[in-house]
Amino acid sequence: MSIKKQLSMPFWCVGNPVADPFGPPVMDRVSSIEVTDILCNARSEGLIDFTSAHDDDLVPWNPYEPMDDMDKDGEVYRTLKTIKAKMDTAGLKFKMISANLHANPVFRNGGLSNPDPRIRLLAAQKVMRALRIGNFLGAEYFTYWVARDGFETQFAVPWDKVYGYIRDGLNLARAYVEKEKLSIKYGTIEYKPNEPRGEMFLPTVGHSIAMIYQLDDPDFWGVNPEVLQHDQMTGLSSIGAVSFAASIGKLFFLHLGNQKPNQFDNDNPVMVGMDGLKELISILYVLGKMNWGGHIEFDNHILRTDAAPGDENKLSLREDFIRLVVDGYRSAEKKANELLGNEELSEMQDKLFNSDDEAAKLTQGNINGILKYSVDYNEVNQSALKIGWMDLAFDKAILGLS
Ligand code: XLS
Ligand code: MG
Repeated sequence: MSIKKQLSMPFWCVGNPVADPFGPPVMDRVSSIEVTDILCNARSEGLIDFTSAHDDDLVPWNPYEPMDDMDKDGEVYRTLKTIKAKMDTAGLKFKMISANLHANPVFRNGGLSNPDPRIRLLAAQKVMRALRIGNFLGAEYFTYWVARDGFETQFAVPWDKVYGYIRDGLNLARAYVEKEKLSIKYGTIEYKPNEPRGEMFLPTVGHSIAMIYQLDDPDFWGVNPEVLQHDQMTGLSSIGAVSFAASIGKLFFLHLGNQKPNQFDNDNPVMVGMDGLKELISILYVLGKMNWGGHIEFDNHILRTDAAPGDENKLSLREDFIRLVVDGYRSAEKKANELLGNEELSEMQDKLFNSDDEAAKLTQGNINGILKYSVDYNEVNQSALKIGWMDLAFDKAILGLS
């Protein structure tokens, strides 16, 4: 039992010039070609195998030219071709494409869920263009992040229709992949409780998976929780979300960063920040135990404190950021593997996860067996658990304490 993952670093994490709502970008901006070069270098250093992007991370969007990506003489096609050629040479693979429905002001009241059908049409055209771009680069996944599909004021939402709009948008994406025989094999929903909207229409793993089973092709869809950020922003636990999705085969991949619970979306580098060490290691431990076959993609950015303007910094600091994040991930993964191989800890768990064979058989729909089974209530009730000791043993193993 062990976990060892190939890693994906997306364009938007590297390109991020780290602005926040209170201040402009700290870093000089980089073009999508420069980001490609940084990612290809990271590939040749053996840090990553994959990358991903929103359409807008790669090429600009002109709403009056919704098919510009197909014009072989156009600037958009030329840029995509350059990016692909560089990635092919470096052996960097393209994992996921997402349609950016959050940045352009026209989507300020939502993309797929916008009450204005003309804006929903623009969103649909943009999603199809993003899918074609993803196909050009060989993407395996299409991700729908809920983005601006949300609200701040409860009377401004057509509640009887809004989830239908999202369903229509997702079904269209699925149908378009099939019709055009695109490279995309699966779609994912990336839920988030809030930010950029006050409230999002798909705030949790549960909302997303329920939505998936309302879609035309539920097998095509899964989730990509962003851990530790998107659950822990509102005090939920990432390990619960991840394990639930994995247990029903819907955990297609993870977005990874770090988060102090109940704060704004921190998007801290992996293992960097006030909290999160135990949470991340326990998630990797559990996924290792479950023999999870999905992949891991980072979603975080350089700390604003560690960013700096300047032409030389714009490349070197971004390269260093990738090294930091991969280092954080690999050390967490190493620790998870140490825990997986620790027999003392496994024995403590085995005692707790007591599975009496006879009793277990009875739970499999054996109504008469269950009715007749005699449990020694006093014995069960008077057995004290040792969860405190077990947890301390895990903490000591994680932190190297004795
Ligand atoms: C924002 C999301 C976003 C998605 C991709 O919080 O994490 O970056 O991962 O659209
Ligand atoms: Mg994300």
